[in-house]
Amino acid sequence: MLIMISKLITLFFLCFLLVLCYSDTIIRPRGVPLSMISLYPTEGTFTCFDGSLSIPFDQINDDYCDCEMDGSDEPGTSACPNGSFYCNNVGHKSMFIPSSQVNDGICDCCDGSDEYARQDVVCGNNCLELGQAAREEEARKIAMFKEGSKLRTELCFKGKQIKREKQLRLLELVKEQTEAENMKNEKEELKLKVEKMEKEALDVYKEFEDQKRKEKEEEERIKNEEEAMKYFKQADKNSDGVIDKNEIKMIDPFDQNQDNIISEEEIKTVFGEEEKLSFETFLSTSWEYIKQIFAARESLINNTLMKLLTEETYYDNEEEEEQDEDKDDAQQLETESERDSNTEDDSKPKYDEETKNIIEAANSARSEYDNAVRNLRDVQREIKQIEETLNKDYGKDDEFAYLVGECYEYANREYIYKLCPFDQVSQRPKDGGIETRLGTWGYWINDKYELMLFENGQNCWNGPQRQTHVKLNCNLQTEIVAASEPSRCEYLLEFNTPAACSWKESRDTGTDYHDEL
Ligand code: MAN
Repeated sequence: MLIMISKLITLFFLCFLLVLCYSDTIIRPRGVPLSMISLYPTEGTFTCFDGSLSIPFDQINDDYCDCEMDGSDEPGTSACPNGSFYCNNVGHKSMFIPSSQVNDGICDCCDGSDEYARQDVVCGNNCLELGQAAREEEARKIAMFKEGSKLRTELCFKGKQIKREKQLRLLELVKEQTEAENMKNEKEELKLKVEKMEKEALDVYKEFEDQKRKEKEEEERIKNEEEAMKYFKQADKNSDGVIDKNEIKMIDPFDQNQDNIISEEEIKTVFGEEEKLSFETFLSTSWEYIKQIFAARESLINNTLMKLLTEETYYDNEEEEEQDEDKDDAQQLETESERDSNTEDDSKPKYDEETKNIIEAANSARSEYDNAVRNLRDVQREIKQIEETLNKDYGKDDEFAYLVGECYEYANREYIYKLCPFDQVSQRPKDGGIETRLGTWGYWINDKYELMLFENGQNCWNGPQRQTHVKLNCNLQTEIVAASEPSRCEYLLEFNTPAACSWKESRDTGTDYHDEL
């Protein structure tokens, strides 16, 4: 207590001396702050701040502008267009205003000191009220900063933990990658081995199958020739081993236009320039054609018969018909499945047990190899993702790392904006429609961690690629609070986060309140 009292007495004494001193020898020109008073000496001359001119003290604030460049000789009048007038604003923030605003009829300083010569203008002094409100606002901000920076400290901790976990996972994955590579190589080796066995086993069957196919083809060829010979002999009425033009007139299929006469023209299509057909020529030139004609006729007869039968049944009984149809369908299905199974039987060789086992082993080796490749790819993908995540800059103390993998939305009048920090920004119309990419994570604009850039978004119609700046504000909540498009296809999001609350920085840049005498 005693110490306090003695300090107060000393302070009072010093102030008294100061006031005494100043009142005796120092005159403070109007519009000049105390800190600059030494630049305006009462003795000798005043030199314009830019050094352009020296003038006697009584020309200071004489309403004539001597220092034309900086207006420093007229801080308290509006004589110089570029001078500055200092408002003391005791109780609130002191400040400079352009000296051209002095005595212009508008109260600019909250203490009213800028309108000292205007009788018609009465400026009150509301510095105390304004100062009080400003101090309260500042106190609120400071409290928020304090609270926010506590949260930020927690986020730094969380961020570091997230990164540590990712680093650990990365170590694990690198190990898993080696294992997965080994597994893939092992499975590949096994696959190659079993596939070799499979090929050997199937080659035996292939040879066998080829042989079987050839035999079948040969059988068919012989059967075809026999049929052709049978027909040829029937046509070769005089059995001289050739068919001549008279004999061909009996061969019905050559009556191409079905007028019951085989014309010279029709004969020519078969004989060409030849007079007679040997069996060999008949086989190679006419037999296929005759077979086709027979097949076409047979199918025509079958179709007509079928049609007649169907019509009869229809008039008999509709219900019966339905049943028949069902039966027919079933029969057809049966026949089809029979045919399928026959085809299957025909096309697929019947393997012995050992070959079947080898094929099965090869299939399973292939599938195990595929799984191993897939697994390796998954591990490598995750490694890449984690490395990319770890390579990003999450702030001085990793305070922004907690935003990784999170997304935030904000709706304005037209669009819903979505921000996934360190990933991408998008926009979609409120009334539905497709999403437009407004940029993917780019970088921090400066080292203060206040502004992010998301770049290389979707092309703007007839313009550049879209991009988005995200401005970070200190707040206790994490949320987007504003979204705008300051110029076409360039977007700005305002994003609140406690990670942007650095108490130390707020104090460094904060405004001091001082009441000047
Ligand atoms: C869309 C939106 C707008 C943008 C125009 C440009 O409508 O992405 O933000 O201004 O395209 O054509």
